[in-house]
Amino acid sequence: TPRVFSGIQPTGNLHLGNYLGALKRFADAQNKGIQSIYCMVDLHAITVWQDPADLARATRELCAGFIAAGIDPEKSILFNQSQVPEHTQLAWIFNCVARLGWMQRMTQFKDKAGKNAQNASLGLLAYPALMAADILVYHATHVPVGEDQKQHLELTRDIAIKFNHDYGVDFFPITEPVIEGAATRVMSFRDGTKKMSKSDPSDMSRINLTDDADAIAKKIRKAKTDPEPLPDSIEGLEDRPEARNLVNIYAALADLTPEQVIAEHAGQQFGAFKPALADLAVAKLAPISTEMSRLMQDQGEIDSILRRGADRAREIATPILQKTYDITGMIRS
Ligand code: AQP
Repeated sequence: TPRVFSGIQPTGNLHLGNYLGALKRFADAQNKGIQSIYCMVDLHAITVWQDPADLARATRELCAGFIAAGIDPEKSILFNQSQVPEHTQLAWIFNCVARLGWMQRMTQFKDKAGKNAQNASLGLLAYPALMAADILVYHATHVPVGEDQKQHLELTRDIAIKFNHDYGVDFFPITEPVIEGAATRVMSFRDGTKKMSKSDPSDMSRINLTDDADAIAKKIRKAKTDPEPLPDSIEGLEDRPEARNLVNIYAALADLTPEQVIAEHAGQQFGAFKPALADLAVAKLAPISTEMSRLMQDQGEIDSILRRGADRAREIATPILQKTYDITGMIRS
């Protein structure tokens, strides 16, 4: 039976890319009746420095974001990573399966470590092995993510294959990345060649899920575009990254394909298309922001949702970790 797992880092500024690339699709998977496990990966967040109070707040805010985006904590399992120690226990074993060269090839490591990689945390290098453990400790079969996570998911498959091979077992599933929909890579509103990102210093580059209607509309109005009207076929967007981005966002928000959006808006100027997009974005996103602030008022409720989610997650993870210990020769007495 299919089982979905995915995670998001609680590092603040949850944005439209996270919503369209991840949260919205998580809700879709859940609503199709697939068993779904969603995690706030706080242990991944500290691979780069996080102020403790900010991390705790961002974790609760992310939990509110999940629920506001339609994840039902009764139907899905919703928790923060550090409350399920099986993730890090399995990650240690995977640290011993993965090869140093595999980790050093990860483009996200190279980007985040920057020029002075000697000064990056060891955790930043090991991060994809913990991510593999997040997924495989549940024997998850499908992982919905944005395009940027593709390489890490290939590494997850490599770790499962090598573990199964080294120990002569058929134990860990070979996970399928699910990278689909019109908005697997939402781009920055300031630069159509860069992905929309939490850490971009310009707040105008992204729509935050906490933005109100006015901020959403203003950011779309000011988004960088070219002077041409929308083309009459999708091929006409090829060398127009900013235009393509707005069409993709429209499509994903309206549950249409980019081709359908072009068919409806062919020949339109951005002066007309942007207000249509802003109306759509406000209609879809403003209720999420309102619901997030409502949920954030009851910290106790959020914490108990995370606690209960963690207990349910452990029911699945514990036997899988124990079997892994048996396979690797660790005595449990
Ligand atoms: N721009 C994006 N378009 C589509 N999907 C995206 N995701 C992130 N950015 C986009 C998807 O959101 C999920 C959670 O991502 P994460 O929290 O692990 O974060 P990230 O990739 O670190 O997010 P950012 O915004 O890119 O943070 P920084 O600025 O720190 O690098 C994942 O499924 C991801 O694919």
